[in-house]
Amino acid sequence: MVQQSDLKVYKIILSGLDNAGKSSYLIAIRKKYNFWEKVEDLKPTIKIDYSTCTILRKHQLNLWDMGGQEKFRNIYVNRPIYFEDTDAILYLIDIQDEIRFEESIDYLHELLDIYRDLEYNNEINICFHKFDPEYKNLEEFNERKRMLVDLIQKSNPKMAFRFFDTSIYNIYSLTRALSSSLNKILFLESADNKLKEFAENFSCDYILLFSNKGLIISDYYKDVMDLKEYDTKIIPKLNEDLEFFQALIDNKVKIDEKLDFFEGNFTYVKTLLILTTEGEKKPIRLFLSLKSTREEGNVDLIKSNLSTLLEEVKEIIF
Ligand SMILES: Nc1nc2c(ncn2[C@@H]2O[C@H](COP(=O)(O)OP(=O)(O)O)[C@@H](O)[C@H]2O)c(=O)[nH]1
Ligand SMILES: [Mg+2]
Repeated sequence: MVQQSDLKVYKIILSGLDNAGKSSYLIAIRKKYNFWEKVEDLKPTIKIDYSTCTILRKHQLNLWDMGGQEKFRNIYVNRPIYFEDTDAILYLIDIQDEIRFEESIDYLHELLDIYRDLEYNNEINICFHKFDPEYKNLEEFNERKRMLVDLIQKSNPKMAFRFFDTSIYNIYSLTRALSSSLNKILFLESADNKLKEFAENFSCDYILLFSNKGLIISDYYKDVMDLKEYDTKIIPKLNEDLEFFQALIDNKVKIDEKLDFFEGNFTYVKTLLILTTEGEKKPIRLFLSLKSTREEGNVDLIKSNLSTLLEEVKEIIF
């Protein structure tokens, strides 16, 4: 058993203007991934909301909502202590609210000044939020995004950013953005190489490994995949898988694998169990999702090689 004291705690900051969608992001994540809500009284006048979740039994994620309401903004910005020891940052910009882009960029820059002083050197994750599925193909929205990316990069040449399109109507987009930071701070990147190797050996279009909470531990997508296919076929499928995993977590479904054939392909989702120590009673549960081609014997080959993959990933994670 991992003792309580072995838990490593990570501080993840969720920020952006008021109405950017931070609380909604948190609610969606909380419901799906068993984050628990907490409120801390930092000063009588200001309460900071944070949600916490334990992942893979040894990492505790604390997700802080640093609101962008004018009156609180000054409180945070003048007390950099709130931002100390940050492990990851998600900054939400409401892509639908063009009128407030300038204000949002100003607030981002106030935060970046603080982080520069604190010598923060991880990537900064910018979420173009409320990028709902119906806007994905609108040139106007993509143009707004290009303009913002350009502006942010040019104004902050020494900082590293990652950009995501997120929407509460696409739960996968939320987990994707959050997991991307996790992957980095939990040093899970080398698991990606194992998945890549596996995908190449068994002709997988994509393969993802989710934690017991539905956060992405590692993922691989064939690089020739076109973005349209990714948006229209893969994302809806992964959202469906996340629903399925949630049903498994809630014990609404008893099966532990699902195989679907279509045309020359198949998709496969499976629950994987990891025992971290000999004789441990409660294994850690992971979820796998992949798509591959129906070449002769491929389904059986994949199934029979999963345990090797799992062993390799286990070495990396634990
Ligand atoms: N269309 C759309 N609306 C959203 C999305 N996320 C949040 N909202 C809405 O935006 C408003 C502000 O959200 P809220 O989470 O309260 O923002 P906060 O002030 O940053 O915490 C609410 O009406 C939400 O329903 C999204 O992804 N798409
Ligand atoms: Mg809020």
